[in-house]
Amino acid sequence: MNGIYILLGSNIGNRLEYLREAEKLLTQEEIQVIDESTIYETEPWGKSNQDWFLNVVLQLETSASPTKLLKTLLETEEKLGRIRKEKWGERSIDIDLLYYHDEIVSEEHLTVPHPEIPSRKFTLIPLAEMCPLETHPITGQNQVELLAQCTDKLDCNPTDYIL
Ligand code: PH2
Ligand code: MG
Ligand code: MG
Repeated sequence: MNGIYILLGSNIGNRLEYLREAEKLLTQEEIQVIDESTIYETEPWGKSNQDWFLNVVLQLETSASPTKLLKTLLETEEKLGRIRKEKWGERSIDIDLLYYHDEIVSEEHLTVPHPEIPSRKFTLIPLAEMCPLETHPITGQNQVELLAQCTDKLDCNPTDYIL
């Protein structure tokens, strides 16, 4: 994997505005957004009785380490007044670190690559769009291969929204 990729997700309130604000706040830190996927409207994964999400993947450039970057991502969630009720439940903004180049991190509060990448179409579809041939540093599969193997059947529909 050549690049740093994060996933933004929102399913409460003005979802698009949360994504836009998150991107704006991130670029005020030592972070540049160098590419972004289509924004997808996605069926809730893990817990079905909640509203659909908007999800988008961003490619970043930053001099921050994975740990420092994670701290900034969590602070950005807090600045946006993240509401989180339960695991896999609804949230105003969620920012997940997906890949940090080929780095593999396994710490109590940070696992990179994000462990759920292979099981979630709402993550793999945007990744396959942005970096189809980049490979997962652990499995060695590229994003298109991961998507082809993914058994997630939930809907993930492209929108015309732009950040
Ligand atoms: N995030 C979750 C749980 N379920 N479902 C969709 N469609 N999109 C998400 O971003 C999402 C989810 C936990 O972070
Ligand atoms: Mg998440
Ligand atoms: Mg998260």
